[in-house]
Amino acid sequence: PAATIVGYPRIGPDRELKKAEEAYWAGRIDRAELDRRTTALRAATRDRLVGLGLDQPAAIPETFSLYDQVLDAAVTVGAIPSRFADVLAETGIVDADGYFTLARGDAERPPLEMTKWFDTNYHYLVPEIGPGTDLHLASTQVIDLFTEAREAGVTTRPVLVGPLTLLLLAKAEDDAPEGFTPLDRLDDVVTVYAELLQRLAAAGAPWVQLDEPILATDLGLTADELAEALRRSIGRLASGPATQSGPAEPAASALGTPGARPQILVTTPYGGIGDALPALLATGVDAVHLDLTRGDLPTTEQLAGIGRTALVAGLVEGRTVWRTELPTAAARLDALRDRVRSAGGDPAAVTAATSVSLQHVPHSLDRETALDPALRATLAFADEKVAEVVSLAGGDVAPGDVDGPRSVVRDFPGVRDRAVRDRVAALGADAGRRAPFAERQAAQDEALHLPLLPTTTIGSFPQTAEVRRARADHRAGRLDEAGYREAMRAEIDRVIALQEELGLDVLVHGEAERNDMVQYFAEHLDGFVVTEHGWVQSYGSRCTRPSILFGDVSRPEAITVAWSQYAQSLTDKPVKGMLTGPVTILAWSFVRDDQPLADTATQVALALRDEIADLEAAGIGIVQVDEPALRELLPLRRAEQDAYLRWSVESFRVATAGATAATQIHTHLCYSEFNEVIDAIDGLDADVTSIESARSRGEVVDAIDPARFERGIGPGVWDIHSPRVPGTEEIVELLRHAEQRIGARRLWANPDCGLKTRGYAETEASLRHLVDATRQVREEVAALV
Ligand code: THG
Ligand code: ZN
Repeated sequence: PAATIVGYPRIGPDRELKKAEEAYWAGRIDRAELDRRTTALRAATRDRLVGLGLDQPAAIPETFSLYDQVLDAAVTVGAIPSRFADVLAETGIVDADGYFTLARGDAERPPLEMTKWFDTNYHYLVPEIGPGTDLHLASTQVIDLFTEAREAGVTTRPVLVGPLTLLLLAKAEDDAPEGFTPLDRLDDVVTVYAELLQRLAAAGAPWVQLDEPILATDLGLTADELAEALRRSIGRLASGPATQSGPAEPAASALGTPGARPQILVTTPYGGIGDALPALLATGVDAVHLDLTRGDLPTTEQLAGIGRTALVAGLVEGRTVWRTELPTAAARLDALRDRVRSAGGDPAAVTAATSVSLQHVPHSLDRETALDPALRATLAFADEKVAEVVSLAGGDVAPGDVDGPRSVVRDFPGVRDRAVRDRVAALGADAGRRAPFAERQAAQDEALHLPLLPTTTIGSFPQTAEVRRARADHRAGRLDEAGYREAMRAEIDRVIALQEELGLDVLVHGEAERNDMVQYFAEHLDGFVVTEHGWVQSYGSRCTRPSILFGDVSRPEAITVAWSQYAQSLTDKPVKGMLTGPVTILAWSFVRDDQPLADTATQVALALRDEIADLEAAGIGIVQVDEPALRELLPLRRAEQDAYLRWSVESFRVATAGATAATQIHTHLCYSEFNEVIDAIDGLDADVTSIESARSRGEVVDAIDPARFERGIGPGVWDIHSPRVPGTEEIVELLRHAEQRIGARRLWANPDCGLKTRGYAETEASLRHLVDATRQVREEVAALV
């Protein structure tokens, strides 16, 4: 049977998509040129995948997206929030400009909220659906892309986020009545999917893929409710005969056949689906994909209802960069076929695939010529993983090949460091700070003299073209060490002067020297390597280059101290030292899987502890240890969450335990599921916590129980993810709301994330509004006292 993958990176090996979109948004190219470039990118992707062996009809999933696959599905079914009603043309169709408006907002309207896609560093846009949303086919992109490929001679497999995942990730529109949930619209949404499937069949598509990763989470539905939801969605779509029109005989046979539909593959990436499998099989769907890298092989019992359903075995991990132990995977594939046979299914209808879309790994290892060969031999990026899937499905690997050339040997210098291991082993049990919060608060008041409602930023300032050029020139050897330091110091001079002029209370040095808050530390710690071209999409046009943590982690020398110390020398106001926390360093890197994550986190934490000690010694009185990814690594299944929260909180405490009582420890968390991990955040025991909340308009603040969370808190009052400048009055409202809920004593005023993606014009204007708004609310509060 044909090998396949769940999805492929769409950003392009040279970030072609990013470059085309950003040029279009900036007005440097027109729509026609944007279309030309994205069409060329899709063609190149198909050619590459055919070349790698995905040469069977429908073996290539079409996972291109202009911005986000959840937004694509939302737009396809017409889930357009009423504030954006105008993006629907007369025809009821959303065009590319309307699509970008939903994703990015405009001067008047905030965009759709953005949040983490399962436990990954990818972000999707949250659909908003109400009882009155006019659900209808509002985009034909899925059909158009199929036709485009078909005309180029390749029969692809159209892909869409499935109806259950779409509705369960959506939120109720603001004015929806109490008790409404988007799932209430399941039947209406499925009607639109059915129409789409019919049109895909008419266009000649033999298969369609519906992604239902929500099945890998705890849904809070009873088994009966879940079975019912599956029956009403997948079951309804899979009812009626599928068109068998192959690629060789074009659409003619399917054209006009009422009810004809492509065969349906339902994928369930990001974890095991456990007991949902029998219910999914009972829908009579044509094929089911399982993530077998996170989940166990299904039992013969769970497969009892398999009938004619084909299985797609996700055996190649799609979200790490390690090579697959192919003999082990081949043995599991064999075992799965045996179970399918015992359950009365067809073992020949079991094929191999990736566990999840390859969108989470870089395109290809080919261009990483600088990597150490011993390490390189253990790695596989997207293209190499496609090749693995093809070998597995083609039976090129024997289950017994344990010592064959494909086995992964991860034992070379740097993997194990005696000194690091001894230090971890010597660590005592209680890792926390010695002084309790009340005592620290008094010491910090004494040392810092901050006003009520102190203003600050999250750390980074806009990364101007000059700053990027200086870093690039330095890296390429065109700018020597002295010249580079000079350029960075000049930037710090500017950033400090601006913050003083704006009247902010706690200043930052601006992080001009950092390309990325994780990569920067990875470059300065032992145990990591960085890639040259290993870009991965984070959201929209934004990408990161995750580092590879392959060995024991240690800090050869101080990393951030000189920059912070220089910034502090320019001002009497306190300058915050800026570090990235252990969990986030792990979450945003590709991490070794040959030891528990908890052990790796402790190694990173100890390196950070030394950095904090050096910052204190250099006269820095406030240190922020960012953990924006704390929520991201939270396991999808509740049963596994406690253990994760225990070690992740512990690693933060290990990192900060050495700080004296007078040193104020801040932390920053992104994304709004704050309340889900509120106990863990409390457990971090940071003196001040800043969180994202502006995009969800104060909901996060409502979720904070002031009786349970007693330390400093800065709910973001400016959504920095869009270019929109918030007005002073709007910020005043958010601050008043927060003040009423949690009181002025512990409230901070800050944007909701770092400013590196913003320009200076909107940054200056927004911060001016933030400071003005804070002064106004400060006076109101003072008048009340
Ligand atoms: N670093 C990493 N992951 C992240 C963030 C980060 N995940 C969540 C959060 N921040 C939001 N994501 C991003 C990701 C990338 C960028 C901004 C926010 C970004 N990237 C530059 C770009 O695409 O132009 C490239 C960076 C560079 O020039 O090196 O701006 O901060 N790891
Ligand atoms: Zn943030």
